[in-house]
Amino acid sequence: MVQTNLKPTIVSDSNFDLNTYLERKKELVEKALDESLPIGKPEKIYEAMRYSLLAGGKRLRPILCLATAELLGEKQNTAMATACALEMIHTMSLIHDDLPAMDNDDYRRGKLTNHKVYGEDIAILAGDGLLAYAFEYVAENTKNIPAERIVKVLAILGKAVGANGLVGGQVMDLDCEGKSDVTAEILTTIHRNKTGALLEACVSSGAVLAGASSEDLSRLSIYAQNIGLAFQIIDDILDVTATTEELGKTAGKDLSAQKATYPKLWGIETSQAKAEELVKDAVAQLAVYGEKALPLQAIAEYIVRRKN
Ligand code: GRG
Repeated sequence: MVQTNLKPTIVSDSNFDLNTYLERKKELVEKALDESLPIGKPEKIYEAMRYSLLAGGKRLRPILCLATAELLGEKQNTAMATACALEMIHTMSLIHDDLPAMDNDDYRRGKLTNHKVYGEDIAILAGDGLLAYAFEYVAENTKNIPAERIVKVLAILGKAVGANGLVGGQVMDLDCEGKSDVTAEILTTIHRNKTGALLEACVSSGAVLAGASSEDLSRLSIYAQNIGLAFQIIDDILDVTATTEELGKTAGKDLSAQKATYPKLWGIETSQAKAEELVKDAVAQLAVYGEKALPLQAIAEYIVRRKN
């Protein structure tokens, strides 16, 4: 059971500082993740699951879920189980993405990838274990929320993971490797699924937990879809502009794997401008919430100026 006793964050124009906000939220999420997955038996698989789950990272997905739930008046501890589950799903997707059969990477989050430490067989199973546990964890640990909202959250997670989300996006991405005729439309479809679907699930699950109206859900979904695509455009830019040390994973990988990317299609400057435009549209969706939406606004703006 996740224990977090902090009051919802109160923000105002004068005192909101994104770095402090992200640091505090990250600290809470790290603690909750650590408590969410104690070592069980067989120890080897729990160690492999914990190795990647607790390897750091920005924790953007759980923070988005918590920030959205708080925006709509929910306490962050009731959303923490879902926030942890989102990070479990994200982590499992990174473990599988790094496998030799997929992107074949040796480093992730500044550490050796899961299969480099535990072998491919255990890495596949660690990903599977995290995926299954994410759903169990939401169902068992979401307290003081009506059951129908929890069922909706489970459906949101399942949809984001499956063939219409991460899995489908990854299949299309693999299919496009080495092809020179990938259009912006195809690339956008890939990334709306591979990256955007989970980011949207973070926002919509936080909203559903808080009992969002259909108007809230639709404007927050638009916010999330826009930041999701912006996030991937910046990811593509960083792959060519940042170092391996800055990224914590091999830089220049898209080029060597002959991946279609936004900088390849549009150049770096236009890609950056398009990401900024998407963030502007995302932020416009938040206007009705006033300064309560400062965290979501600041997160959106951070996405286009992040360095890793
Ligand atoms: C979900 C069943 C299932 C299988 C996985 C491998 C796969 C199918 C999908 C790939 C998904 C993937 C790795 C998308 C890339 C998303 C992305 C931009 C990741 C980097 O996210 P950051 O920068 O990383 O937030 P940190 O380390 O900060 O969390």
